[in-house]
Amino acid sequence: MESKINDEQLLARTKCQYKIEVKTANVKNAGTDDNVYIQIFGEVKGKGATEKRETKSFKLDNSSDNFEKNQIDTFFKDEDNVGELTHIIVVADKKGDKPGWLIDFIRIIVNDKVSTFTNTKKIWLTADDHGNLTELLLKVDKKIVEDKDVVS
Ligand SMILES: [Ca+2]
Ligand SMILES: [Ca+2]
Repeated sequence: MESKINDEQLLARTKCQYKIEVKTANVKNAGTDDNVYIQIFGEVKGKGATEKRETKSFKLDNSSDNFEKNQIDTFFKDEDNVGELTHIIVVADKKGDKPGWLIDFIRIIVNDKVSTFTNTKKIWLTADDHGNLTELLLKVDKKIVEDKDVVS
C-alpha cells in the first residue's frame, strides 16, 4: 500500500507560535519565583494511525515578575507543531524565592485554537507541605474541533 503524508502530517513538521497563558491560583502562598519549564504534547491523526509528537521542554519567562498569586502570565514561543494538543508537563525547579506554586489553569492558543489544561486536583509544585513535587502533568480538558476533515 502506498504511504502518503497527509496535510496534517505536513503541518506537524512545521513550526508554529504558541501563546501560553498561565493562571496562578488566588490562594495564600500560591505564587512563586521558581524557574518554570513547559513541554507540550500532541498528536497527529492520519488514516489508521496516530503519531504522537512533543516539543522540547522550554522555559517560561518574560520581563514581569511571573507566577504571582491570582495573576495571568502570557508567553509566546515558536516551537515544533505537535498537532492536536493532548497534555503538558510543567516543571518548577524550587530554585526561586517563595517555592510552593499552585497553578489554576494553563491555556495554550495555536492559530486561534484554544486548549485549556486545568489543575482540577489542585496539585502544588515545590511545596514542602504538599509532597514537594517538581513536575506536573495536566491533560487537555477542552478541545475545539475543526471542520477540516470534511471530505471534499
Ligand atoms: Ca514570581
Ligand atoms: Ca509560594
